[in-house]
Amino acid sequence: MREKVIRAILDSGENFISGEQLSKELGISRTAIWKHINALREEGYNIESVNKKGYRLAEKPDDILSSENISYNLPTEFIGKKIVHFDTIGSTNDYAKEIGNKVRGGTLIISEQQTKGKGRLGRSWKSKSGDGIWMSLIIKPKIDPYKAPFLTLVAGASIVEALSNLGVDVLIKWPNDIILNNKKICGILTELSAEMERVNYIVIGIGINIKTLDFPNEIKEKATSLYKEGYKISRADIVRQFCIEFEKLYKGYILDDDKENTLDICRKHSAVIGKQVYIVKNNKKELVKCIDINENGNLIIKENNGDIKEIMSGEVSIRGIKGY
Ligand code: BTX
Repeated sequence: MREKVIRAILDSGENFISGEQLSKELGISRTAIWKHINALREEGYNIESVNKKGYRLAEKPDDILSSENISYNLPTEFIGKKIVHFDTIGSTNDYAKEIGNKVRGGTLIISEQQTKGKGRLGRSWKSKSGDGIWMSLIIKPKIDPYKAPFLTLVAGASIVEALSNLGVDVLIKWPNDIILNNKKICGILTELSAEMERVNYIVIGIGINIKTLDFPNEIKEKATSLYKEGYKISRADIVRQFCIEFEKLYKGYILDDDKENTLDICRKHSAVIGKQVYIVKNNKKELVKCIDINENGNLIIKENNGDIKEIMSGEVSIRGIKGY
C-alpha cells in the first residue's frame, strides 16, 4: 500500500493530491494515508503537506533506492521491475541465493548496508551504510551453465554505459572490476546455481562506491568513490541506468547470442589491454602483456617467453604494475 501511496504522489507531479482523493483512490482511511505518509518521510521522501490542498513531493527523491523510486516509470521489460530493499543485511548475494528459486528473473536486491559483503575467492567487500550501491540482480536465462561467466562482462559493460550516460568515464579491469582514475570504484561477483545442463538462476552482485570519502587503511590506496572523484550523482539514477543498459546487452546475449556489443564496450574501455600486468594464481605472480579479450570473453595474454595464452575469468586475479 505504501508503494501505491508514493506512486499516486509521484503521478501528481507538481500538483497537490488531497488526503481525501488518496483515500478514495486507494480505498483506505485518511488516518491510514497519514500513517503511510509519515513512514515515507522516515524513509527519506520529502513530502510537503499543505492545509486544504494535500500532499506533494517537495523535491525529487533522488537518492532513495526503494522499489517505488527506482521501478517507477523504469522503461525496462523485467530488469529492476521488482526490487527488495533492506536497510541492512549480511550480503545481498547471499539473500538473493536464498530466494533465487522463488522469484522472477530481473528481481533486484538492494541494501543500504552489508555486514558481510563478499568479494571473490572468500574476500570481503566493505559496504558501509548509505555509502554506495550494494545490490544483487537475479536472472534466470535459459542457457548452458558454461555460458554464465560471460554475464560478468555483460554486467561490467552495462555499468560502463550507465555511468557514461551520467557523464562518468570508467574502465574495466577484466573481468570484474570497474576503475576510475586508476582506482577501484566497483566490483562484480557473479554466482551460479545450476545443474549439469541447466541454469536455475544466476546472481550478479555489484558494489559501487558512491559517497565514501575515507576508506579503511587496507584499501585506501586502491579504492575510490564517485564523490571522492568529484562526481555527485544520485544512486537511484545509476541503478535505473544500469537496469536499462543491462537489459539491452543481456537480451542481445541470451536471445541472439550477440556478444559483440558487450565485447566492444569491454575492449574500448579496457584498463588492461595493451598493458603489462601481473597475473596472480595460487600466490604466484607472473608479469605478462594483455593482448585482447577474445570472443568467449577470455583474456589473451603474452608471456615473457612469447607464448600466447587464453585465461578464463575466475581462475586468476590481475594486478597492475603501478597503481591498482
Ligand atoms: P574482489 O575479490 O575482486 O575484490 C575484493 C577486494 O577489493 C578486497 O579484498 C579488498 O582488497 C578490496 N575492497 C573491499 N571492499 C572494497 C570497496 N568497497 N571498494 C574497493 N575495493 C574494496 C569484487 O571482489 C566483487 C565485489 C562484489 C560486491 C557486491 S556488493 C553487493 C553484492 N553482495 C555481496 O556480498 N557482494 C556483492
